[in-house]
Amino acid sequence: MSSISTISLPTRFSGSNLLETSLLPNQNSLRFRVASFPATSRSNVAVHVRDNGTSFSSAGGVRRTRISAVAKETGTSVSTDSSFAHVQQAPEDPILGITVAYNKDPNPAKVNLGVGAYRTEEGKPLVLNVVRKAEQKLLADKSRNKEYLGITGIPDFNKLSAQLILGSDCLAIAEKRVVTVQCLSGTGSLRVGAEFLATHYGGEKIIYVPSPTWGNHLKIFPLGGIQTRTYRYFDPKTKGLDYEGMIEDLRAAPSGAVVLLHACAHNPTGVDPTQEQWEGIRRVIREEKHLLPFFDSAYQGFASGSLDTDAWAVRQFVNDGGEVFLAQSYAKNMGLYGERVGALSAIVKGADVATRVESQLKLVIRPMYSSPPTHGAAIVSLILADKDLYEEWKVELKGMADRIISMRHQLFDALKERKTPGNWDHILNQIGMFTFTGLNKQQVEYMTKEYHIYMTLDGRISMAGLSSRTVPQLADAIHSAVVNFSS
Ligand code: KET
Repeated sequence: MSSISTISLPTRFSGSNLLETSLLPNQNSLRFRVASFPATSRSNVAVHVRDNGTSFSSAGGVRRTRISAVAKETGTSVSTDSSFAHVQQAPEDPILGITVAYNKDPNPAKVNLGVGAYRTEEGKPLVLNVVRKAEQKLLADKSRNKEYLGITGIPDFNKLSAQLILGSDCLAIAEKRVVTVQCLSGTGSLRVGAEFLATHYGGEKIIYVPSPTWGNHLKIFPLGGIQTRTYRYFDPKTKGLDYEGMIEDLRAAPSGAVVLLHACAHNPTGVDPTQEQWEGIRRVIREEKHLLPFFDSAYQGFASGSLDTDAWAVRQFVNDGGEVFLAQSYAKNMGLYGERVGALSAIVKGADVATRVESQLKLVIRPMYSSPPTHGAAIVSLILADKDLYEEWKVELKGMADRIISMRHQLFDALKERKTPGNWDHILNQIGMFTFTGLNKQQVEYMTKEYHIYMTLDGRISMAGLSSRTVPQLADAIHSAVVNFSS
């Protein structure tokens, strides 16, 4: 008799449906739990498999016949010797998992408003014209090769990225107090920053992140060695900023802790502080608590349509002379999602410190992925360095931002037309890629089931995924969800 280590289940029992598998202590049976078992409610099922999987029995309230049906459908693929039998089925990512579910839906009317990725009016992904032009230039340049980049990437890319967000007249750049390293988009930049801080930061190794925040922050920092705590940010009552709560929580943070700030277009809420509020936040961070600001800039140009306006808050913190960490992403503003282009900057006090910090960042990167990829950063470098391409990019970027803003108006008007209960002003007031609707999990699940609209369970809608064609469908879905289920 051999012991069981894995069992394959039909599709409807896999993925998020399969909650748990575990070996029972005698190693001769495998327990699995599924979220929904046909014709039964949530059940604990022990499946006993003997030898090559021909015999089944069950415990936990599910009939033997049903287990047999499962066995038949699967062809009972049972491995008996894996060292990974204890590995549990992980849940899908709360954001990227929405696309997985969307792809499985055969309904032609389906709409994906989950992931923050820009779509055209026709609902198609967009490659910017300026990116195509830069790619053609790269292709035509026979002097280019595929050699490894240095550990910190393309030097021009780093210089131009720092100028883009800090401004070309930035004093810290002139004083050589800025070190920038090319990383794997925004996520990779945050992760490298986290690991560097975990090893080298002289202050409190805790990062305060807004509540709520982009979900991945809560995973990136602890895995990089920095524990997270939250500060109040969003007020569900006003669907705006809880400024008092935020200030109170930052004041209560241990002196010298790190604080994560969304540079603009806060994800998921679409709520940013006003300039006056930013000034209040800056004073607490700088003068009262000596916290280290770590900016996550994933949407420069997407919020207002202007690269400079969206960099305003970051520049206040750099221009006051204090130290700043900063992660930049070109996923959204240049549409380079899958190229994984981004940068981490450390703005520190003293050119000598900057040099030493750079040397240590290399020690973080080298064993992690050795050096970054070439293609995307070469595109960005060309666009940022060439005046014509740069101007063209700004026009295209503004075009994307404007289309998102026009979607806000269309959705707002459509809900008004339907006399949907509730106040929907926040659709117009929030900025950037997302609207944080206030819809709850039950309402979202209903909209997905009945209207094939896919969005994250926290009620976030990617406005960039919406088009004039799909606005009525979304408005119908929201209307029906609000009327049928109270918030
Ligand atoms: N920071 C924020 C605030 C953010 O919203 C994202 C992506 C990233 C960083 C990372 O992007 P990168 O592709 O690594 O440069 N957010 C969207 C996509 C995702 O979840 O990965 C989203 O929220 O839908």
